[in-house]
Amino acid sequence: MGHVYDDQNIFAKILRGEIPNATVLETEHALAFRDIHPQAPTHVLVIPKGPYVCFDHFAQEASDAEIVDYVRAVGEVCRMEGVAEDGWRLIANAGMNGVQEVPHLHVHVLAGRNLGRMLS
Ligand code: IU
Repeated sequence: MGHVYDDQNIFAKILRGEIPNATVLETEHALAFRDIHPQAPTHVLVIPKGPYVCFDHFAQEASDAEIVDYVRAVGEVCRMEGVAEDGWRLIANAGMNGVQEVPHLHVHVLAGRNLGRMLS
């Protein structure tokens, strides 16, 4: 499947500084910021700075340095938010069936309450 990146998506605008965001962490290849409609006391979105639509696109086309930096950024957000002990959930929606609204890869970091079972 080909991935066509739309550079007018809202997270591209955030990365270009055209729209403000509540930054939690910025690294060389990643940005983490608070979701504007938080679903839990901690709801942070972690995005790579590169133009990747979804996880698969990122995994195929990002450099090793980008991937390492991004994965470490997700872990660091969990530590910074102080949720490592009580637990957290990562979600990365993709495409139509995944009901992805913003076509720039983002991992949701959710924590701070019992998130219930998602899969049974
Ligand atoms: P999704 O995985 O693509 O469905 O999630 C998109 C998320 O981006 C969703 O939780 C929104 O609340 C969030 N969001 C945001 O934080 N800032 C924005 O300007 C917009 C969406 I539009």
